[in-house]
Amino acid sequence: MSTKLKVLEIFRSKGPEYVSGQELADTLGLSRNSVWKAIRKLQAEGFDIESKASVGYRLLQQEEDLLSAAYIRDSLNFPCKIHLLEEVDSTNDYAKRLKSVAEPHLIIADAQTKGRGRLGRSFYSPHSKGLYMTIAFEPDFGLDRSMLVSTIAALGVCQAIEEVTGLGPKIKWVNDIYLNGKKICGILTEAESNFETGTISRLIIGIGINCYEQVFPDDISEKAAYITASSGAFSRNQLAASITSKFFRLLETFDRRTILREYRSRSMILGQPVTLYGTAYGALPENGGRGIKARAIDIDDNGGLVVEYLEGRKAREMETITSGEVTVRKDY
Ligand code: BT5
Repeated sequence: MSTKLKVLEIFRSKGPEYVSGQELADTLGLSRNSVWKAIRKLQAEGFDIESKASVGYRLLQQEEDLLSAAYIRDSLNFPCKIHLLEEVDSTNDYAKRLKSVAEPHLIIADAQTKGRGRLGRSFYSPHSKGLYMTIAFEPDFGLDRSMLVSTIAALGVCQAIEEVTGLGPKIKWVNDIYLNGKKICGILTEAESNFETGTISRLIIGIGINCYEQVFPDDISEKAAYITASSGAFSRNQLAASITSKFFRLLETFDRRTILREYRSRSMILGQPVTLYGTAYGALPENGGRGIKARAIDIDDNGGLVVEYLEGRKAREMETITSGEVTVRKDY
Protein backbone atom coordinates (compact mmCIF):
# COMPACT_ATOMS: atom_id res chain seq x y z
CA MET A 1 0.00 0.00 0.00
CA SER A 2 1.36 3.47 -0.82
CA THR A 3 2.20 6.02 1.89
CA LYS A 4 -0.74 8.11 0.70
CA LEU A 5 -3.21 5.29 1.31
CA LYS A 6 -1.67 4.44 4.67
CA VAL A 7 -2.06 8.08 5.73
CA LEU A 8 -5.68 8.04 4.56
CA GLU A 9 -6.39 4.87 6.53
CA ILE A 10 -4.99 6.48 9.69
CA PHE A 11 -7.16 9.58 9.17
CA ARG A 12 -10.24 7.40 8.68
CA SER A 13 -9.50 5.40 11.84
CA LYS A 14 -9.11 8.61 13.89
CA GLY A 15 -12.43 10.12 12.80
CA PRO A 16 -12.69 13.79 13.87
CA GLU A 17 -9.49 13.71 15.99
CA TYR A 18 -6.35 15.48 14.85
CA VAL A 19 -3.17 13.48 14.25
CA SER A 20 0.17 15.22 14.45
CA GLY A 21 2.67 14.99 11.61
CA GLN A 22 5.13 13.44 14.06
CA GLU A 23 2.65 10.73 15.08
CA LEU A 24 1.97 9.92 11.43
CA ALA A 25 5.69 9.78 10.70
CA ASP A 26 6.38 7.54 13.73
CA THR A 27 3.48 5.18 12.96
CA LEU A 28 4.56 4.78 9.37
CA GLY A 29 8.30 4.78 10.04
CA LEU A 30 8.81 7.68 7.61
CA SER A 31 10.17 11.21 7.65
CA ARG A 32 7.79 14.09 8.35
CA ASN A 33 8.58 15.37 4.88
CA SER A 34 7.31 12.15 3.25
CA VAL A 35 4.14 12.37 5.31
CA TRP A 36 3.65 15.99 4.29
CA LYS A 37 4.09 15.09 0.61
CA ALA A 38 1.48 12.32 0.92
CA ILE A 39 -0.95 14.77 2.52
CA ARG A 40 -0.40 17.26 -0.30
CA LYS A 41 -1.15 14.54 -2.86
CA LEU A 42 -4.36 13.56 -1.09
CA GLN A 43 -5.45 17.21 -0.96
CA ALA A 44 -4.76 17.56 -4.68
CA GLU A 45 -7.03 14.55 -5.31
CA GLY A 46 -9.89 16.28 -3.49
CA PHE A 47 -9.64 14.88 0.03
CA ASP A 48 -10.55 17.63 2.47
CA ILE A 49 -7.67 17.49 4.95
CA GLU A 50 -7.54 20.27 7.51
CA SER A 51 -4.26 21.28 9.10
CA LYS A 52 -4.06 23.15 12.41
CA ALA A 53 -0.80 24.77 13.45
CA SER A 54 0.98 22.85 16.23
CA VAL A 55 -1.89 20.35 16.53
CA GLY A 56 -1.89 18.30 13.37
CA TYR A 57 -4.15 17.14 10.57
CA ARG A 58 -7.55 15.55 10.22
CA LEU A 59 -9.78 14.38 7.41
CA LEU A 60 -12.94 16.45 7.42
CA GLN A 61 -16.13 14.47 7.03
CA GLN A 62 -16.69 14.42 3.29
CA GLU A 63 -20.19 15.43 2.27
CA GLU A 64 -19.83 12.86 -0.39
CA ASP A 65 -17.63 9.82 -0.45
CA LEU A 66 -15.48 10.98 -3.39
CA LEU A 67 -14.42 8.48 -5.99
CA SER A 68 -10.70 8.52 -6.72
CA ALA A 69 -9.03 6.62 -9.56
CA ALA A 70 -5.63 7.23 -7.96
CA TYR A 71 -6.74 5.65 -4.70
CA ILE A 72 -8.07 2.57 -6.45
CA ARG A 73 -5.03 2.23 -8.70
CA ASP A 74 -2.68 2.41 -5.70
CA SER A 75 -4.70 -0.27 -3.90
CA LEU A 76 -4.41 -2.82 -6.70
CA ASN A 77 -1.26 -4.87 -7.06
CA PHE A 78 -1.71 -5.65 -10.75
CA PRO A 79 -2.03 -3.46 -13.85
CA CYS A 80 -5.58 -2.27 -14.44
CA LYS A 81 -6.78 0.67 -16.50
CA ILE A 82 -9.27 2.75 -14.51
CA HIS A 83 -11.99 4.94 -16.04
CA LEU A 84 -13.78 7.19 -13.59
CA LEU A 85 -16.91 8.79 -15.03
CA GLU A 86 -19.23 11.39 -13.60
CA GLU A 87 -22.17 9.90 -15.48
CA VAL A 88 -22.59 7.28 -18.19
CA ASP A 89 -25.42 5.37 -19.86
CA SER A 90 -24.20 2.03 -18.51
CA THR A 91 -20.71 1.04 -17.39
CA ASN A 92 -21.21 -2.33 -19.14
CA ASP A 93 -22.05 -0.57 -22.42
CA TYR A 94 -19.01 1.68 -21.97
CA ALA A 95 -16.88 -1.46 -21.53
CA LYS A 96 -18.27 -2.91 -24.75
CA ARG A 97 -17.29 0.26 -26.64
CA LEU A 98 -13.62 0.01 -25.55
CA LYS A 99 -11.32 -1.01 -28.38
CA SER A 100 -9.26 -3.45 -26.37
CA VAL A 101 -9.30 -4.85 -22.86
CA ALA A 102 -6.11 -6.89 -23.22
CA GLU A 103 -5.11 -5.31 -19.92
CA PRO A 104 -8.06 -5.46 -17.45
CA HIS A 105 -10.19 -2.30 -17.36
CA LEU A 106 -12.24 -1.07 -14.43
CA ILE A 107 -15.00 1.40 -15.24
CA ILE A 108 -16.70 3.25 -12.40
CA ALA A 109 -19.45 5.84 -12.73
CA ASP A 110 -20.94 8.11 -10.10
CA ALA A 111 -24.32 7.64 -11.82
CA GLN A 112 -25.86 5.72 -14.73
CA THR A 113 -28.70 6.96 -16.92
CA LYS A 114 -29.44 3.54 -18.41
CA GLY A 115 -28.14 1.10 -15.82
CA ARG A 116 -29.10 -2.39 -16.98
CA GLY A 117 -30.16 -5.51 -15.12
CA ARG A 118 -30.57 -9.04 -16.47
CA LEU A 119 -33.35 -10.11 -18.82
CA GLY A 120 -33.78 -6.60 -20.24
CA ARG A 121 -34.50 -5.03 -16.85
CA SER A 122 -33.11 -1.75 -15.54
CA PHE A 123 -30.91 -0.96 -12.54
CA TYR A 124 -31.58 2.24 -10.59
CA SER A 125 -28.25 4.12 -10.28
CA PRO A 126 -28.60 7.66 -8.80
CA HIS A 127 -25.67 10.09 -8.33
CA SER A 128 -23.18 9.37 -5.53
CA LYS A 129 -25.42 6.86 -3.76
CA GLY A 130 -23.91 3.67 -5.01
CA LEU A 131 -20.98 1.97 -6.60
CA TYR A 132 -21.65 1.25 -10.27
CA MET A 133 -18.67 -0.55 -11.75
CA THR A 134 -17.65 -2.90 -14.53
CA ILE A 135 -14.62 -5.14 -14.73
CA ALA A 136 -13.76 -5.95 -18.37
CA PHE A 137 -10.99 -8.30 -19.48
CA GLU A 138 -9.94 -10.89 -22.02
CA PRO A 139 -10.16 -14.30 -20.37
CA ASP A 140 -7.32 -16.72 -20.95
CA PHE A 141 -9.63 -19.65 -20.18
CA GLY A 142 -12.41 -21.40 -22.04
CA LEU A 143 -16.14 -21.75 -21.73
CA ASP A 144 -15.96 -24.33 -18.95
CA ARG A 145 -14.45 -21.80 -16.53
CA SER A 146 -16.61 -18.94 -17.80
CA MET A 147 -19.65 -20.68 -16.38
CA LEU A 148 -18.36 -19.99 -12.90
CA VAL A 149 -17.53 -16.33 -13.48
CA SER A 150 -20.88 -15.06 -12.18
CA THR A 151 -20.53 -17.27 -9.13
CA ILE A 152 -17.03 -15.94 -8.49
CA ALA A 153 -18.18 -12.34 -8.95
CA ALA A 154 -20.97 -12.77 -6.38
CA LEU A 155 -18.57 -14.35 -3.92
CA GLY A 156 -15.93 -11.64 -4.43
CA VAL A 157 -18.51 -8.89 -3.87
CA CYS A 158 -19.72 -10.55 -0.65
CA GLN A 159 -16.19 -10.95 0.67
CA ALA A 160 -15.37 -7.33 -0.19
CA ILE A 161 -18.53 -5.92 1.44
CA GLU A 162 -17.70 -7.95 4.52
CA GLU A 163 -14.09 -6.74 4.57
CA VAL A 164 -14.93 -3.06 4.09
CA THR A 165 -18.14 -2.74 6.14
CA GLY A 166 -18.04 -5.65 8.58
CA LEU A 167 -21.52 -6.78 7.45
CA GLY A 168 -22.41 -10.32 6.36
CA PRO A 169 -24.37 -10.22 3.08
CA LYS A 170 -26.06 -13.26 1.52
CA ILE A 171 -26.36 -14.42 -2.09
CA LYS A 172 -29.64 -15.10 -3.89
CA TRP A 173 -28.87 -17.30 -6.88
CA VAL A 174 -27.56 -16.50 -9.29
CA ASN A 175 -25.87 -13.35 -8.15
CA ASP A 176 -28.03 -10.86 -6.30
CA ILE A 177 -26.59 -9.78 -2.97
CA TYR A 178 -28.97 -9.34 -0.05
CA LEU A 179 -28.70 -7.80 3.39
CA ASN A 180 -31.43 -8.46 5.97
CA GLY A 181 -33.71 -9.91 3.30
CA LYS A 182 -33.41 -6.99 0.86
CA LYS A 183 -31.40 -6.54 -2.31
CA ILE A 184 -28.37 -4.27 -2.00
CA CYS A 185 -26.52 -5.37 -5.13
CA GLY A 186 -27.08 -6.86 -8.56
CA ILE A 187 -24.51 -8.30 -10.96
CA LEU A 188 -24.79 -8.47 -14.73
CA THR A 189 -22.25 -10.74 -16.44
CA GLU A 190 -21.94 -10.44 -20.20
CA ALA A 191 -19.58 -12.08 -22.67
CA GLU A 192 -18.47 -11.37 -26.21
CA SER A 193 -17.55 -14.49 -28.08
CA ASN A 194 -15.43 -15.20 -31.07
CA PHE A 195 -17.41 -17.59 -33.28
CA GLU A 196 -14.41 -18.44 -35.41
CA THR A 197 -12.34 -19.78 -32.53
CA GLY A 198 -15.24 -20.75 -30.27
CA THR A 199 -13.70 -18.76 -27.41
CA ILE A 200 -14.78 -15.84 -25.28
CA SER A 201 -13.02 -12.67 -26.37
CA ARG A 202 -14.25 -10.36 -23.63
CA LEU A 203 -15.91 -10.78 -20.24
CA ILE A 204 -17.85 -7.87 -18.82
CA ILE A 205 -18.84 -8.05 -15.17
CA GLY A 206 -21.17 -5.22 -14.11
CA ILE A 207 -21.72 -4.70 -10.41
CA GLY A 208 -24.20 -2.23 -8.90
CA ILE A 209 -24.24 -1.71 -5.13
CA ASN A 210 -26.61 0.57 -3.22
CA CYS A 211 -24.17 2.08 -0.74
CA TYR A 212 -25.89 5.02 0.92
CA GLU A 213 -29.35 6.17 1.96
CA GLN A 214 -31.61 6.90 -0.99
CA VAL A 215 -35.27 6.97 -1.90
CA PHE A 216 -35.97 4.08 -4.26
CA PRO A 217 -38.62 4.27 -6.99
CA ASP A 218 -41.99 2.78 -5.97
CA ASP A 219 -41.59 -0.42 -7.98
CA ILE A 220 -38.49 -1.48 -6.03
CA SER A 221 -38.98 0.29 -2.68
CA GLU A 222 -40.20 -2.94 -1.02
CA LYS A 223 -37.30 -5.09 -2.09
CA ALA A 224 -34.29 -2.75 -2.38
CA ALA A 225 -32.05 -1.56 0.44
CA TYR A 226 -28.77 0.30 0.93
CA ILE A 227 -25.74 -0.64 3.02
CA THR A 228 -25.65 2.32 5.39
CA ALA A 229 -27.51 5.56 6.10
CA SER A 230 -24.40 7.69 6.54
CA SER A 231 -22.51 8.69 3.43
CA GLY A 232 -18.80 8.41 4.14
CA ALA A 233 -19.18 5.56 6.68
CA PHE A 234 -16.97 3.56 4.36
CA SER A 235 -15.13 4.33 1.17
CA ARG A 236 -16.47 3.35 -2.24
CA ASN A 237 -12.87 3.46 -3.48
CA GLN A 238 -11.87 0.84 -0.94
CA LEU A 239 -14.91 -1.26 -1.83
CA ALA A 240 -14.19 -1.06 -5.58
CA ALA A 241 -10.54 -1.99 -5.04
CA SER A 242 -11.41 -4.83 -2.71
CA ILE A 243 -14.01 -6.28 -5.13
CA THR A 244 -11.57 -6.10 -8.04
CA SER A 245 -8.72 -7.73 -6.09
CA LYS A 246 -10.91 -10.49 -4.69
CA PHE A 247 -12.52 -11.21 -8.04
CA PHE A 248 -9.20 -11.64 -9.84
CA ARG A 249 -7.68 -13.61 -6.97
CA LEU A 250 -10.59 -16.08 -6.94
CA LEU A 251 -10.42 -16.35 -10.71
CA GLU A 252 -6.68 -16.92 -10.74
CA THR A 253 -6.62 -19.61 -8.06
CA PHE A 254 -9.84 -21.13 -9.44
CA ASP A 255 -10.23 -23.49 -6.53
CA ARG A 256 -13.65 -24.81 -7.54
CA ARG A 257 -14.29 -26.70 -4.30
CA THR A 258 -13.51 -23.78 -2.04
CA ILE A 259 -15.42 -21.33 -4.23
CA LEU A 260 -18.54 -23.48 -4.27
CA ARG A 261 -18.33 -24.32 -0.58
CA GLU A 262 -18.24 -20.64 0.33
CA TYR A 263 -20.90 -19.72 -2.23
CA ARG A 264 -23.24 -22.40 -0.79
CA SER A 265 -22.62 -21.25 2.76
CA ARG A 266 -23.62 -17.72 1.76
CA SER A 267 -26.69 -18.78 -0.19
CA MET A 268 -30.02 -17.58 1.16
CA ILE A 269 -32.12 -20.01 -0.87
CA LEU A 270 -30.70 -23.50 -0.36
CA GLY A 271 -33.31 -25.75 1.25
CA GLN A 272 -35.98 -23.08 0.72
CA PRO A 273 -39.24 -23.30 -1.23
CA VAL A 274 -38.84 -21.04 -4.26
CA THR A 275 -40.69 -19.96 -7.38
CA LEU A 276 -38.83 -20.23 -10.68
CA TYR A 277 -39.43 -17.80 -13.53
CA GLY A 278 -37.80 -17.48 -16.95
CA THR A 279 -38.09 -18.76 -20.47
CA ALA A 280 -38.91 -22.32 -19.48
CA TYR A 281 -41.46 -21.29 -16.86
CA GLY A 282 -43.50 -18.54 -18.52
CA ALA A 283 -43.44 -14.78 -17.90
CA LEU A 284 -41.32 -12.98 -15.30
CA PRO A 285 -43.07 -11.91 -12.08
CA GLU A 286 -43.20 -8.23 -13.16
CA ASN A 287 -45.10 -9.34 -16.26
CA GLY A 288 -47.66 -11.25 -14.26
CA GLY A 289 -46.03 -14.68 -14.52
CA ARG A 290 -46.93 -17.13 -11.77
CA GLY A 291 -43.81 -19.26 -12.29
CA ILE A 292 -43.43 -22.78 -11.02
CA LYS A 293 -43.00 -23.95 -7.43
CA ALA A 294 -39.85 -25.83 -6.52
CA ARG A 295 -37.34 -26.34 -3.75
CA ALA A 296 -33.73 -25.14 -4.05
CA ILE A 297 -31.59 -28.17 -3.31
CA ASP A 298 -27.98 -27.41 -4.19
CA ILE A 299 -25.51 -25.49 -6.33
CA ASP A 300 -23.80 -27.81 -8.80
CA ASP A 301 -20.11 -27.74 -9.74
CA ASN A 302 -20.70 -25.19 -12.52
CA GLY A 303 -22.73 -22.83 -10.37
CA GLY A 304 -26.10 -24.11 -11.68
CA LEU A 305 -29.06 -24.37 -9.31
CA VAL A 306 -30.32 -27.87 -8.58
CA VAL A 307 -34.06 -27.78 -7.89
CA GLU A 308 -36.78 -30.29 -7.11
CA TYR A 309 -40.07 -29.37 -8.78
CA LEU A 310 -43.01 -29.31 -6.40
CA GLU A 311 -45.74 -29.05 -9.05
CA GLY A 312 -46.48 -29.52 -12.73
CA ARG A 313 -45.42 -32.15 -15.20
CA LYS A 314 -42.03 -32.66 -13.57
CA ALA A 315 -43.25 -32.68 -9.95
CA ARG A 316 -40.79 -34.50 -7.65
CA GLU A 317 -38.14 -34.52 -10.40
CA MET A 318 -34.77 -32.85 -9.92
CA GLU A 319 -33.16 -30.63 -12.53
CA THR A 320 -30.27 -28.17 -12.76
CA ILE A 321 -31.16 -24.74 -14.05
CA THR A 322 -28.62 -22.29 -15.40
CA SER A 323 -30.66 -19.14 -16.05
CA GLY A 324 -33.87 -17.45 -15.04
CA GLU A 325 -35.15 -15.80 -11.89
CA VAL A 326 -35.76 -17.28 -8.46
CA THR A 327 -37.81 -15.83 -5.65
CA VAL A 328 -38.07 -17.26 -2.15
CA ARG A 329 -41.70 -18.12 -1.39
CA LYS A 330 -43.22 -16.37 1.56
CA ASP A 331 -46.51 -18.28 1.32
CA TYR A 332 -44.99 -21.48 2.52
C1 BT5 B 1 -29.40 -7.06 -11.69
O1 BT5 B 1 -30.29 -7.55 -12.60
O2 BT5 B 1 -29.61 -6.84 -10.53
C2 BT5 B 1 -28.04 -6.68 -12.31
C3 BT5 B 1 -27.73 -5.25 -12.05
C4 BT5 B 1 -26.36 -4.88 -12.55
C5 BT5 B 1 -26.12 -3.42 -12.39
C6 BT5 B 1 -24.73 -3.04 -12.75
S1 BT5 B 1 -24.36 -1.40 -12.35
C7 BT5 B 1 -22.92 -1.44 -13.25
C8 BT5 B 1 -23.20 -2.24 -14.50
N1 BT5 B 1 -23.72 -1.41 -15.58
C9 BT5 B 1 -24.98 -1.75 -15.89
O3 BT5 B 1 -25.65 -1.20 -16.79
N2 BT5 B 1 -25.38 -2.76 -15.12
C10 BT5 B 1 -24.35 -3.20 -14.21
P1 BT5 B 1 -31.61 -8.30 -12.21
O4 BT5 B 1 -31.29 -9.48 -11.33
O5 BT5 B 1 -32.31 -8.53 -13.47
O6 BT5 B 1 -32.41 -7.28 -11.32
C11 BT5 B 1 -33.00 -6.13 -11.89
C12 BT5 B 1 -34.21 -5.85 -11.01
O7 BT5 B 1 -33.77 -5.42 -9.71
C13 BT5 B 1 -35.08 -4.71 -11.54
O8 BT5 B 1 -36.06 -5.19 -12.42
C14 BT5 B 1 -35.69 -4.15 -10.25
O9 BT5 B 1 -36.80 -4.95 -9.83
C15 BT5 B 1 -34.59 -4.36 -9.23
N3 BT5 B 1 -33.72 -3.17 -9.09
C16 BT5 B 1 -33.48 -2.17 -9.98
N4 BT5 B 1 -32.61 -1.30 -9.49
C17 BT5 B 1 -32.28 -1.74 -8.24
C18 BT5 B 1 -31.43 -1.25 -7.21
N5 BT5 B 1 -30.70 -0.14 -7.34
N6 BT5 B 1 -31.37 -1.97 -6.06
C19 BT5 B 1 -32.07 -3.11 -5.87
N7 BT5 B 1 -32.91 -3.60 -6.80
C20 BT5 B 1 -33.00 -2.93 -7.98
